[in-house]
Amino acid sequence: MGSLGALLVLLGGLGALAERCELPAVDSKLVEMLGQDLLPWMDRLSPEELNPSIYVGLRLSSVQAETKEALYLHNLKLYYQQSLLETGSSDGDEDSGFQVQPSMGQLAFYLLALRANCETVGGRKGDRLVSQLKRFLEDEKRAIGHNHKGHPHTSYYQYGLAMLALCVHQKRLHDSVVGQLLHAVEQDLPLQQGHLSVDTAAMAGLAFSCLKRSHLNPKQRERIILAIGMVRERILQAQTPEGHFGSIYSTPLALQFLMTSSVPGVRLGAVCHKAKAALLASLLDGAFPNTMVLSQLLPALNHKSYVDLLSPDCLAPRALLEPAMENPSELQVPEAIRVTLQVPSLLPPYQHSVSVPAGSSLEDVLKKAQELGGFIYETQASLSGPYLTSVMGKEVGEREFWQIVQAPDTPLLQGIADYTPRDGETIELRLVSW
Ligand code: B12
Repeated sequence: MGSLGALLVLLGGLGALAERCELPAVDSKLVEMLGQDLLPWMDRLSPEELNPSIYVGLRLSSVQAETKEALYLHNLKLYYQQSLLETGSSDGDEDSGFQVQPSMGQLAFYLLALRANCETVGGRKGDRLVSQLKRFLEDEKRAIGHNHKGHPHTSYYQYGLAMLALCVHQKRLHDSVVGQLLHAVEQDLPLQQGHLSVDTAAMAGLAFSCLKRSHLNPKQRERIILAIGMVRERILQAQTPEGHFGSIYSTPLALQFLMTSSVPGVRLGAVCHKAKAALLASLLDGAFPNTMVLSQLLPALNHKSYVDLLSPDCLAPRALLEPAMENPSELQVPEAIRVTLQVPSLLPPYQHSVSVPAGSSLEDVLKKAQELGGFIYETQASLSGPYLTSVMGKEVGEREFWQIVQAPDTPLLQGIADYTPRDGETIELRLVSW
């Protein structure tokens, strides 16, 4: 080959590199620290606290928790299999030992967890699981309707997640089920209160990437490829000047999706470098992701995505996590701060200033307000932590939620358990539709 030819090959190679979303290796100490944050959660084995996403996140990461992982998966199996048996036998029977049956998305994460352990679903139990998830999706398809005017009972995020989970197990879905998500993307899907939900788009993109690789719906192939491009375009447009896709907390899933595709003409390399730099800067700044987000970040830092569960590598070497050393904390009485809590939309409106120790979470503030009287709230356990479901006795209706807003008008990027208010801050709880 002449020198010009060699130059062209080299330039071609560099071009191809620039098109992939590749993150430069992340400091292994940082990954270890992030992994250590997950360890205490692996000791929480009660049904409300089990989270299959933690298991998936670790298995796709570069770190491992050795025997804890096997025990955790064992408990996931006990819980999810049992809950399925009860769904099958009692169908809403009062006797059910389960207060809340796993949602479509939770079952889907459980299927991902099985695949992360290189298991394929089969046999009676496995078939039941797959049928249940397919039934959920059929129900959602019907809820959206032929004319696409309706909404899924859960969300398009869970719709995409369920499709992805069945896809990594090579379980085929009817074209019409896939078509419903394709249509949503083609029509500029799931806007949440006027914003693109980057997580939702990324989850749909991951499901489509899996379908593209697995050839499960050949008749939809062209549409799937086009939809992947649309999702990519929208996620790239959502990149902030600092580099996040949407916010810090949606960047992990967005990166997972972007890593599944490479396209000529799109400089994914530079875009992803910038996102990684923004993520690292935020992490060093103390913006600690919660367990759920962390479990989506660890695979991305290891250059893996949920789509890799199509053919997982269960023998890949992973560094053993040691429990973090406890920092001997000096016994100091923290100073008190005041946080104002307001619920202006109810009659009579509530506004009260509460004193809590500095470093308290918003949940501590709510508890204190409730203790003081005149304020009541309720939460529901979820994979992301306690979800605020009722304020002053007002429960949310369909497609409503209690939004947490930093006054005057900044919706928080964290939930009540993770957010730490500052002295003098006002937090508004606002009932909104989504
Ligand atoms: C869909 C969704 C919503 C929907 C949920 C309603 C529904 N029927 O689905 C709506 C729009 C209402 C919503 C609200 C909020 N959300 Co939201 N949501 C999501 C999303 C896209 C998917 C959740 C999901 O289905 N998970 C899969 C299923 C299987 O898990 P699950 O635990 O069973 O799901 C339930 C919980 O996740 C819960 N939920 C949804 N959001 C949040 C947020 C928090 C903090 C908690 C504790 C629970 C929770 O609703 C789900 C359905 O019941 C995630 C994205 C993600 N990467 O996780 C963001 C996400 C979890 N939400 C987020 C946030 C910040 C919020 C709000 C706190 C925003 C606000 N300022 O008010 C509120 C919650 C306030 C409250 N009342 O406690 C962040 C959390 C970031 C973090 N640091 O933890 C995420 C990661 C989005 C992001 N990238 O920033 N959300």
